Amino acid sequence: MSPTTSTTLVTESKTKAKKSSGGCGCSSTTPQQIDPKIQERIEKHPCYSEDAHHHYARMHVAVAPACNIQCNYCNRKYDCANESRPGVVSELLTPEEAAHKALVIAGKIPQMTVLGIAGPGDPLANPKQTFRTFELVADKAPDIKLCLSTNGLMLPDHVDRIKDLNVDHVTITINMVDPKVGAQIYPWVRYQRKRWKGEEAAQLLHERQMEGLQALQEADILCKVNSVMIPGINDEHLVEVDEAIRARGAFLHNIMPLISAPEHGTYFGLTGQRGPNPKELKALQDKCSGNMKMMRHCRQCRADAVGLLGEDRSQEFTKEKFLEMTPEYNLEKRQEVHAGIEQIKDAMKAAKAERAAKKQPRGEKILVAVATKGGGVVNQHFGHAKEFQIFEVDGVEVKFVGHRKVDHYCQGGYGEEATLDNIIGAIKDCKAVLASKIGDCPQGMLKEAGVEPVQGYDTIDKIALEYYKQFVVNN
Ligand code: CLF
Ligand code: SF4
Repeated sequence: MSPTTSTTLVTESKTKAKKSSGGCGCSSTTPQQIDPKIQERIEKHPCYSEDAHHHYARMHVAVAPACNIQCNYCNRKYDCANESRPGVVSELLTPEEAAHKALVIAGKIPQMTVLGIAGPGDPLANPKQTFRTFELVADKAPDIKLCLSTNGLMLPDHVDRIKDLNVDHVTITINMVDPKVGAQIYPWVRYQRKRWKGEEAAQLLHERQMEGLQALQEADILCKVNSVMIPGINDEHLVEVDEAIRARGAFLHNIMPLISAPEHGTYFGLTGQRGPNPKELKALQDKCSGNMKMMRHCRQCRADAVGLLGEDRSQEFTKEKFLEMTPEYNLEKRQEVHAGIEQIKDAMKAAKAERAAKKQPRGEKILVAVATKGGGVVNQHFGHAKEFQIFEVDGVEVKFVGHRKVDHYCQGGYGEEATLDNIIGAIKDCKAVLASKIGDCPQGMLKEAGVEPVQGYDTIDKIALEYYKQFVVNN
């Protein structure tokens, strides 16, 4: 039943995008042509291109402690929840420490192509630290893309500086375009030495966000919009937000679930405001997708995240550790690694095109869960997976549709039964799970739950399509 081990590289889905009409590199059932110049700008950015996120990594540096607004889903003891998983604390760095860290990681993880500043407060409430960090990194590591995430309040004042520094990717978190909705999310905003409250505060924030978005478009800077979905408050309203940002040239929309727990100490956490379930989130993303593609591969990472989007290597580079490391940034070596990755991507793309050219009929769509360490390959032990990537397969296409975070099953060499139950619960809508190795005990329990364990070491496309053939024969 299991595909055999092989090292042949096959295909990889590569979606396409179009600026202003809203195309992006994210999952799409009808790929659109993208301007090659824009494709070039996103093809190594793991957040702006779903395809890139299998191959390229990002890192964040936590240089921005202050914030100028209050969101009801944020507790300022933790990282900015606009782009981070709530409840996480990052170590604050000076711009010099941050630049040192970037150079260390650029040497150790050459597939790291993007340096982002996303907290722990708002980067543009800390412009000196943010821009100094970008200056230092751009000077020493010109091939690293610079990326910024902001609540947008101070954005209109800084677009020129952002452009001058060649920051080509800016995210604004926009949760509303109606101040009545905004007043339920933002209790206050601090602007020009005054604290604004209620609808007046939300109106001010909204105007500044729209002005900033427009200015980014005029400056030809790619803009992603993050929106936090808060059931009962802005869930239906986000359709309107989607239309407004699309009309102003946003490149990509990332609708993220509110994560709200009493232990995070946020207003929403303490008042019992729930987050959406995965079905509600997907329904809203589908409703908003229209001409504008949705980002569906966001991992709500931390303000000091390091690695591929699905992995967290921040603990390998704590302040104590990275300050002891000598930067080994080497542009030539990095370019060699990137050229190798591009070759693999091209081979995957060619195999996909060949398959599409055969015009085979598509069958019933099924979901499969995949344990992967990246590269578009099934290359991780089932017991080591901290997340499973989910792909939709129809016999012709293998399309990334999301991910499920889990506690990994192997704890110090022993499998935990409760953890296995949770993993099975997380992927039980999948027909199969693909992993490089799956132990006997989990194999038995997966089968009982109706999830076929499939072992192999090859590209995700190849193993998923081989499994699909067997699935069709057996059903
Ligand atoms: Fe960081 Fe954000 Fe830039 Fe990416 S993250 S500043 S655009 S480099 Fe990416 Fe992380 Fe999601 Fe953000 S997965 S939380 S979307
Ligand atoms: Fe918190 Fe970020 Fe909102 Fe500021 S913008 S209150 S740091 S979530």
